[in-house]
Amino acid sequence: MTRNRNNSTVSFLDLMMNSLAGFICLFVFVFMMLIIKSKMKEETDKNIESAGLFVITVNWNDKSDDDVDTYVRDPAGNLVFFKSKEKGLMHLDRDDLGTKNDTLNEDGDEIAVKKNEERVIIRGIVPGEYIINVHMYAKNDWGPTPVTIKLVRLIGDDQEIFKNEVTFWNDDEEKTAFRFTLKADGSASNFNTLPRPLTPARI
Ligand SMILES: [Ca+2]
Ligand SMILES: [Ca+2]
Repeated sequence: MTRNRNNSTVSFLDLMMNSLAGFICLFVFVFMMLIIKSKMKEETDKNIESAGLFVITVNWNDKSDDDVDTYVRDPAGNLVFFKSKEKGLMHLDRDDLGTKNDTLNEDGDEIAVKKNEERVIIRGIVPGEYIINVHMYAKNDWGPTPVTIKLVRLIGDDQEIFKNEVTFWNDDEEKTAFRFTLKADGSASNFNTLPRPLTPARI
């Protein structure tokens, strides 16, 4: 009888120990999963943050069929535009052609993104003067085409630093939207619109 009771006690203790071990394993597993998930989120956030330090946006009427091109020259002389989409620490995300590349026909259905915008991302700082030009590659609409050019800081909350508007009337017009000086600490200053051609045909 005593022996049976001892056996029952030992079995009960084994069960408790096994349950405890199982619980600890489960706890450690969940804890590790939470750490891994947290690390992955941190990496994702870091990637988003490091995608760019500044963006230059160029917008014109979304219904317009005009093809405006963006040119950005960094202090090292690197020039980004539709034929050279990545140079130095800058890249142009796409060449917007007006309405031509805003639609896609998929199985007879039209998918449209009516947007006229070009964006140049500055991923790292080259200290010195940046020049931003816009060029009317193809003036297909009647009347003037106002174009808005902005410099936006992407670190933390997006912050518009500078904005200018230029107006085009004809094919092949080129205008300096603005220049600015970027310092190593990320500060931007000396904004001005002193003209300087950047299109290959003019330099
Ligand atoms: Ca374009
Ligand atoms: Ca477009």
